[in-house]
Amino acid sequence: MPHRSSAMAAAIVPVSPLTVGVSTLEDTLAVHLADMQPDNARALIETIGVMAQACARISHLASQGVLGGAHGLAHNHNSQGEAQKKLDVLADEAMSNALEKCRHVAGWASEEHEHPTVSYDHGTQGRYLAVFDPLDGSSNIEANISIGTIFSLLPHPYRGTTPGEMGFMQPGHQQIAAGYVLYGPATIMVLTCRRGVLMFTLDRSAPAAEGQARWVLTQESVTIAPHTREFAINTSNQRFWEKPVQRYVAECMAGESGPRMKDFNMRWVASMVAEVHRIMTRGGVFLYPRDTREPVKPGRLRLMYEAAPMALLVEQAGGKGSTGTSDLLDIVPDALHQRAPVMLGSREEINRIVGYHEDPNENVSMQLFKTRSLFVQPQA
Ligand code: FBP
Repeated sequence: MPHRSSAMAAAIVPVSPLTVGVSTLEDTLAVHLADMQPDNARALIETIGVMAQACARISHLASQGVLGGAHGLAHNHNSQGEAQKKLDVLADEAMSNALEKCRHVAGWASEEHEHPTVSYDHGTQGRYLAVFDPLDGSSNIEANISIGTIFSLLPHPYRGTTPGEMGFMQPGHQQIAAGYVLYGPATIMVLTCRRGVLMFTLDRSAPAAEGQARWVLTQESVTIAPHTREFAINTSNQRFWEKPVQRYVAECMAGESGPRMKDFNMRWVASMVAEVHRIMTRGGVFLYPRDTREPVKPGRLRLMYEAAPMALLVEQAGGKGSTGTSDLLDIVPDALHQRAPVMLGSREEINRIVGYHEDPNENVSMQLFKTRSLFVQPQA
């Protein structure tokens, strides 16, 4: 073997055995997880495959719209008192039925059910616990605006016995994998197995039999830009925000003539999956902070099947996930449907917002009453 000079060694860029636009989900994960113990890799690939097929089914249901009976209310409420939409229920059934058949899953928990479900056949030996929001952004269904599914895989902590609700109470940094599927003009799955972030697109050109949908790799090593000029927050809740968030948004709105000396753009789709996907695509921040509307509630979004999986994806893409005062992935849940303040996205921007939380009183009064600020002081 000829001796290779250090220059030659440095110049040889390892060629990915994957082909963007060609490699399927299964082929991609086989390469992506090659460093894993084969049994573990096979189990993870099969389990992600099962959820991907369920999401392909949900994509089909969503794309049928009113023709598929997927619009309107289901005339039930979930355990959090929210009116369920028909598509919430259909999506929940698609995910639950798929997981029931997966030999690696001991149990699963859904936004739509108060308590977790233990797998009838695999409750003791399954190695994973799945947690999911079957249909995110459900207020947008009838308006035909992008919606999604969010999922997370945790280790089954007590294999040999059934998990119980306590088995699910694990902080986000223990997730083995997390992902979301965006049902938009294209159906896209964004996935991490803690080795960076991959993007797949559902190939609609090849009509597939149930359970044979084809997901194609469309981006490897997804990375979020550290800086941004785009923020997403529901400004109609502004009067209820805490000072650090008031300050951050006021400074963005002040634009070039304000302390940030640059103009910002604002977006709000009211579908977290769509917001996070935009951030994965071009950077930005998504904020659903704590607010004073319901002081007992630490936020609107749920920790285990919204905030934690999205925080893992964002962090694996080089971004950051915070509550403002702590890392989202460090929170140890004590309830399945507990809520959390959510701040996700471009790392430097989230660090700035966290900085404002560490020093909430600094400068706030000044900023709010500067010209072009949101709160022009009423003339006497
Ligand atoms: P669902 O999972 O129940 O749809 O709720 C979550 C969500 O729709 C997020 O996707 C979105 O970011 C947020 O609520 C929108 O909240 P708001 O209606 O206050 O704008």
